[in-house]
Amino acid sequence: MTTLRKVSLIGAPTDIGAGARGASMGPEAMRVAGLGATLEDHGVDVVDRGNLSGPSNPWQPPVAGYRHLPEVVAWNQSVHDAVYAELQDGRMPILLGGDHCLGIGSISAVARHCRDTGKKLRILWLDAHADFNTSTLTPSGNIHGMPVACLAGHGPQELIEIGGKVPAISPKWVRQIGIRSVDAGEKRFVHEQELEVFDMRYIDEMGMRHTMELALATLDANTHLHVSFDVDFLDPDIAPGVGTTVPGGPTYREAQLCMEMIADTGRMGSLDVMELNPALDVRNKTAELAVDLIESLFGKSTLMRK
Ligand code: B3U
Ligand code: MN
Ligand code: MN
Repeated sequence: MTTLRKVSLIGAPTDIGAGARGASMGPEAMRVAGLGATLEDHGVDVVDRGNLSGPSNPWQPPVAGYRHLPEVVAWNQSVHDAVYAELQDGRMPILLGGDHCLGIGSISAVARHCRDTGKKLRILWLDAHADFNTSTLTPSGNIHGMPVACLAGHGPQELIEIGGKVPAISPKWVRQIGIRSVDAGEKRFVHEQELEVFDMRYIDEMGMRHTMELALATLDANTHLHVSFDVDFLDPDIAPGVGTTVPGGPTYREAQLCMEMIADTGRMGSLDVMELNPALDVRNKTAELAVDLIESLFGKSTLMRK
């Protein structure tokens, strides 16, 4: 049902931008949970490109509002290059994180590809967090709390210019879903930049179906849909294996519907699966759930549909 049925898995085994160690083991946990074979069962041509490499985590305090900035830049540069190469090759990149700072490399590559091909870009950001901090707003210095701001041009020069154009994206192209933890200064900045956020309050009141109808409205045949799936989007009761759990996230059914409605558009052209932390998981169940949801993104559905 998706446009591209040729997929490349790219592992980015690092927790360089996170506040807890362990997301570096995410790519292997997704493989152990059977991601590749599961997609193949759905008729997808899957190539696993293996893991990227980059600097190890020096586990240092922030410098001028950023933790590990040079290492974050190095990892994002290699993610950018790998994601861009797959898109040029006509394949759908699935980035296996790794923490969410790597969304900068991934989405800057997708934006560059859209500029090359004249496509419109729409980004669905599924997350408990807005990830819209800057060096002056951040409570932690962790760059996994900053990727959306960096992509919109608010961040350190060496990071925001990775895709060649600054800003890489307009906030207007982003729809955030599942948000329930936003820092005070970050909240002001989200409003100022007019980011379109469907928070948990909205989902509670209006339901996931209506939320997704709005988030996916105005897609057309020329739209490239990028899905950036932070696994902490999910309720921690079903997805404990993440570094920053926030209670009150989407249930299993709500998450399935979200993924199914994305699949129905047929427009998904790239995907990030981020922040999975096997060190905090229970018998790999969060990875297995992520695989199950990705299956829905690729059109596993009820008996009602073909
Ligand atoms: N907003 C907080 C916490 C956070 C953001 N993203 C994650 N955690 N995963 C921060 O540190 O920026
Ligand atoms: Mn995130
Ligand atoms: Mn998050």
